Amino acid sequence: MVQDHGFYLDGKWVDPKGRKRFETSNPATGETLATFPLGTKDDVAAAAKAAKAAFDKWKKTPPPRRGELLLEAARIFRKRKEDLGRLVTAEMGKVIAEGLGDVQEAIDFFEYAAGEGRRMVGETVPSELPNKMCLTIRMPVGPVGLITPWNFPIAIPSWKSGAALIAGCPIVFKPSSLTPLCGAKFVEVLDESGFPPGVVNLLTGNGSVVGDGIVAHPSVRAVSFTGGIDTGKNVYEAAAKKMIKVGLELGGKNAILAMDDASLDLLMDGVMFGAFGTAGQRCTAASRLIVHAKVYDQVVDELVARAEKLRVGDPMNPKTDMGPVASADQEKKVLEYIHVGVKEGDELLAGGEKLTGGSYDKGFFIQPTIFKVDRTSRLATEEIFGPVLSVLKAKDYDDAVSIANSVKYGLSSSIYTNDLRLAFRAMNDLEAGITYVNAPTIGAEVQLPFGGIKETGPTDTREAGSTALEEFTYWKTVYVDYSGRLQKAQIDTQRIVGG
Ligand code: UN1
Repeated sequence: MVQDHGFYLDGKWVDPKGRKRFETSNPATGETLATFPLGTKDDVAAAAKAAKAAFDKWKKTPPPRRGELLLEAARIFRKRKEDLGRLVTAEMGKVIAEGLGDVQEAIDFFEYAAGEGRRMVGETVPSELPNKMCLTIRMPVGPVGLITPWNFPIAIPSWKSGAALIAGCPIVFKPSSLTPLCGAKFVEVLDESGFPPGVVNLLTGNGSVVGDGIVAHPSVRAVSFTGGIDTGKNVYEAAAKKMIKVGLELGGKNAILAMDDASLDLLMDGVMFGAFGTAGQRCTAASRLIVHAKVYDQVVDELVARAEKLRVGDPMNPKTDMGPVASADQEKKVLEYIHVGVKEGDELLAGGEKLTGGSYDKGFFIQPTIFKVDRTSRLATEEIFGPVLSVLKAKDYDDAVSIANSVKYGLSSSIYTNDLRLAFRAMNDLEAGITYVNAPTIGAEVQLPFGGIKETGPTDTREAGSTALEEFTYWKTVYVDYSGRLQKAQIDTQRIVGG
């Protein structure tokens, strides 16, 4: 049954009259799941107004009390994990184990962020003057805008909203137009958890109207965006004009380095999961495999054998390894890249076709695809965001690192080796926000910072982990003088008190 949804504004679900609507559908079956309104500038203004009005009370709510609401949300997410996991799979197409994992990531992060409500660690440092205390406290920036992608339609909203809410910032949340139903169900959980009216607001619609509108609205004091690099740069510019904080995560061209002493089975398991998990549609996906020349032929043979064994099909079936890509546009883009590879002379080793016939015809299924590529080719340097792995040959460790670092992105990276010296060198040498040793490039845990360098995003903010609050808070430095007289820093320089 197709569900018609509205916005969530100021603590209520509202169905604004006269808005055009758009549909969301299942990429495996083509079935329409729900319709949503296309938000307008007025809707952005209404959401920002509600968030602004809620700010004062929310800011004054002690963070441990805010944390109780996050814990309640985590409890509800846990109770609904099965249903929400199935919804993620239905709306976005990742296999059911990963759909459930998406929800688990939200449970994990909300629990983690709730605990942060009892920490919010600042500094206390000595003063240069007697009877004076100096400390720093975290302050919420105000209402914030959260613009999220479709590939982790529950997990990524949870990182952003969990951090914003515990920090004391009301949110205006716009989910991707491919996964608004996950966004709405996510907000239903927050609604039931008891957040005060105006603290949580949901809008749906086009990025150019709703997304840009949120970023530009004067009441919105920080923006967190995960998505494509071009949009991300626009968000960065618009945020700079307003002098507000911005968190950006704009993708990757992540590499696994396979050294000549790597355990082959372990490597293969990692590459299959890293490259073809979520049909390659993770910012952290392993889209390059850089192999030491000594084991290159062996690795390539094994890769092809493994890729051909992957079961592509109904993502709800627990036996399926890879589901469809998320949309017709995604399918088109990935097939175009495959075409580019063939045209540029990259050697196609496996896959390369859209899957057709039977139930494949209803969805966007592409074979797990592997190319041997030259280090300067487009497939070696551009983010594809699909089930396409590019394999490169490296002369040795240093050559592998230089290939890995030659791209404009810097999100995740990995090395497979049993040589401790190479493992430790790679931790320093790989230009990326994340490095894995003997594990693929995907699978970040929520209690650690997540983000990248170079054009993946600015390095001064990191989602998740102990750094999660950076996006949504500023530091207040406080000096408390309890001497009872005017003391002058830098001027009263008497060394010994009472001397
Ligand atoms: C993303 O692809 O944008 O590390 C997020 C991972 C997941 C999150 C990926 N936990 O692969």
